[in-house]
Amino acid sequence: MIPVAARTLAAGMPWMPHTASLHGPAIDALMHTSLFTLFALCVLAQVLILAGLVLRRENRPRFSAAWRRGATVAIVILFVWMTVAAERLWSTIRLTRAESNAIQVEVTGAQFQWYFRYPGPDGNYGRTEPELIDAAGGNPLGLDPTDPHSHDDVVNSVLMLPVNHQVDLRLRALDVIHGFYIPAMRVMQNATPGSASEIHLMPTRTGDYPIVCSQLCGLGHYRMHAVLRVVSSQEFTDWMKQRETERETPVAER
Ligand SMILES: [Cu+2]
Repeated sequence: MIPVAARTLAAGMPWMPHTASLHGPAIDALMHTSLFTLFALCVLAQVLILAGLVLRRENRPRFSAAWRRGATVAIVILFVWMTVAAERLWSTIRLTRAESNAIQVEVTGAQFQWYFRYPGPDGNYGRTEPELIDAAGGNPLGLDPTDPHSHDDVVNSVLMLPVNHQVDLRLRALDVIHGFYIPAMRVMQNATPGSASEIHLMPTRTGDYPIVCSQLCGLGHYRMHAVLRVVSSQEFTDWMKQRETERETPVAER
């Protein structure tokens, strides 16, 4: 009953953008169920406090010991249910493995920019070396040109993804902790230097969606934006082919 009411009300809620990922509606339903339940309990508590303040002693509502015990047990059950429901949802979203044909993208956070790397037709990311990092020279991730796997890697500042296709993202950071946050996809995950975190998602609607950094990562944090562009499968294939061609053509001939 409560989830149905929460979902109905949530449809017109202005505080979050419309969800555009497969797991988004489940997160929204849980969040709204929890919010509305706690809001109702908060209102009830305020009414009882107010009644205690304004009513004469003999007119105040009286609750037997059994009633008070029952209310405490009900609240404990409610909180346990909320915790279990949240953990179950988190584990179904985060602990299941990505499909084997999921599109691989490496997301790198650096002060104050997001970079997205696709492994190319060989399916392997090329080696990167910190001393080769040269953002002004067109090598922001430090790709090692002597590694054959790096020759077909595509690095982009816009995250291009095909609609209705699972995507496996590998997050890392070059300098400090950044927060990879796509509100419309209901995705938020820290990118931490020295370790890689994996998340997967499936966009369900085409369009442009903002990507922001949710960790205060330095003076330029406010301008650490990027765009997620969800396109049709055909558009994605065409774009990838075009980037691969650009990669193979010497700069002078483009
Ligand atoms: Cu950041």
